[in-house]
Amino acid sequence: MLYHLLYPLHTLFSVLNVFRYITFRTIYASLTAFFICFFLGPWVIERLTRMQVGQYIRDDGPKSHLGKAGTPTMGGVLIVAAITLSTLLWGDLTDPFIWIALLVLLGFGAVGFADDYLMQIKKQSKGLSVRGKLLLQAGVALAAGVWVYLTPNFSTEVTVPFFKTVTPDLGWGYVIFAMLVIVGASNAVNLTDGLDGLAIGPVIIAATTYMVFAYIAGHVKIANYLQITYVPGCGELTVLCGAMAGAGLGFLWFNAYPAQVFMGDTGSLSLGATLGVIAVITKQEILLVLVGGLFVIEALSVIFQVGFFKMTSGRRIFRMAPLHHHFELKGWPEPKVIVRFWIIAIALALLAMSTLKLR
Ligand code: 57M
Repeated sequence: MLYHLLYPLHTLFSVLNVFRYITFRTIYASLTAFFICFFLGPWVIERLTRMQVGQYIRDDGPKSHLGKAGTPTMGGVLIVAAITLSTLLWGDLTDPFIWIALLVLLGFGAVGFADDYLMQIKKQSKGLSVRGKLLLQAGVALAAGVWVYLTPNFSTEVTVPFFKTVTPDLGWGYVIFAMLVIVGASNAVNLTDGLDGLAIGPVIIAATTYMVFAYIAGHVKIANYLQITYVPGCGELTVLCGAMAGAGLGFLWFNAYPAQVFMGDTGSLSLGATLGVIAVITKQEILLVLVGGLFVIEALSVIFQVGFFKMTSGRRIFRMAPLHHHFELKGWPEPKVIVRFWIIAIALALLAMSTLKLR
């Protein structure tokens, strides 16, 4: 909005020329989203506490979690609001990619909200059914996939990290592929969100990494120099990635151990899905496996654990899945698991960045 209101006045006040620059708007989008979360956080936490949106803790999990009973959840409402407001304020709203990403953020936020609402406010212990949740997620992701596909000149070739000549063209199948990336990312972040700050840390790291990729992919000269697919218009996603990182930092202030608030499905489903759609639009789809490698590891630990559990009628690979529970049950203090998982996420993000040169 500010871009549309203030940039045209640059002929009168040359200082307003600065609104032209994505880098400038990204920095202020990050700060805006950060301050929204930081200043509104206490008020939102107090409201959620008053509405008794307190987390129910399963008694079959690590015993250390029992003390977390009653911690307000659904803090994701604040994150989603901060990213949306900040992006609307600093983004170029004529760019279709901004709207596709916001559709995913708000659509998955609504699915997560419905689930949290049924569980926390209506006190239905299960929330949405697994099938219902998956269908709603697939519906929103499909809409986003079709929109991306119909965007003029959008390439349906998939970028394979480290192999610049391998670019399979999926044609209309790209829509299904995009849907799988978005839904998969959403659920992987959801599975990771089981310790204080464990999900939001790597979300900040992934958003920051994609901030770089979005900028490069949207800049014809740099994209050509680094030989990555140029996606006209995707540079504006840098602003949204910045807002996501800023909102994440603001939320982490309150979600850091010992957490005063959890993000709920409202936060985990929407943030994961948004990372998915950003990976699709920037044409770094498969790279998400590295950028969000920690989420992939957590999801794989569940797949292997459940598969092995079923095949062997009750035997386990890990003490408990997802993987963070395994280390907790081994006796690692919660903050140690969290920080070590963040370290892994940073290392994987750096590895992902190296694909800009290693190909
Ligand atoms: C949601 N939710 C957290 C919070 C957060 C298939 C199966 C592996 C699925 C998995 C599952 O349901 N995962 C998805 C995980 C929950 O957090 C809430 O949920 C929101 C995210 N959706 O925002 O509102 C608990 O996590 C803790 N927490 C924190 N700090 C945070 O900042 O401490 C969350 C955020 C909170 C709080 O304790 O209550 C969760 O873990 O439930 N299921 C599981 O993860 C279960 N695993 C399991 O059953 N494993 C089995 C295999 C065979 C499937 C096994 O290994 O034996 C465990 N979950 C729990 N207890 N809580 C089992 C034991």
